[in-house]
Amino acid sequence: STSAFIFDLDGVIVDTAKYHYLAWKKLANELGFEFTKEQNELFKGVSRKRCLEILLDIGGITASQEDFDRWMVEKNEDYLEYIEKMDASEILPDVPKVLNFLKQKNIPIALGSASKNARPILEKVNLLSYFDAIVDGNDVTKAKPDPEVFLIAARKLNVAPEKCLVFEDAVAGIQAANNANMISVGIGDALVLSEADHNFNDFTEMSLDFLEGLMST
Ligand code: B16
Ligand code: MG
Repeated sequence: STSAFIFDLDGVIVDTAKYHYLAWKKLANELGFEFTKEQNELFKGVSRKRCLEILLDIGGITASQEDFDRWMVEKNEDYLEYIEKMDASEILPDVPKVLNFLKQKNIPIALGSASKNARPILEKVNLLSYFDAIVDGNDVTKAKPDPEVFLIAARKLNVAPEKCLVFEDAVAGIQAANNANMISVGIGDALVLSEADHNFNDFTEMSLDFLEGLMST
């Protein structure tokens, strides 16, 4: 039975993808090319470094190590300006309902995110206190679909991976959960997240009975 729950951040708890997009687009434009919303889809769940590599590929730009490092910093500084203005109104629908339900039942909750900014974001939207463990881009050496981020989360919660469930919005994240032998729940387009064990467009479509069922079987 499921005894712990692990949440991805961007696309599951908050929609920070739109801020990542604006910051990457600004950099692309400065470098003289366009970066579309469709292309931004490729960036979901992917590390900052890998995102910049893909972006430069799109623009056909070869960068020196110095340029590369400077653009990483620049993108993050722009992104942080958006984060600075975030508040609880940006929490995705019914996320607090699910978190409160799990808390009431004394179920351990972890965050498993590729972002190095996960902690400040949770603080901004006032959800930090719900999490018994936070594993983010500062803790991992291998990116999703590698299971590392979720396996560290399970270990921190002291729960066996098979007893953990992961909520994810990115294909690589669902694969990471599956690779960790955890139950994977796709939040978003079921056609895109077809490898997930269960699918919901968002948390408003997932009943608490569904969670209760997983916890008791
Ligand atoms: P940062 P998640 C991921 O968050 C985002 O989906 C991805 O677009 C971003 O590049 C990555 O975090 C790194 O973020 O630049 O803040 O370290 O979905 O794994 O919560
Ligand atoms: Mg995500």
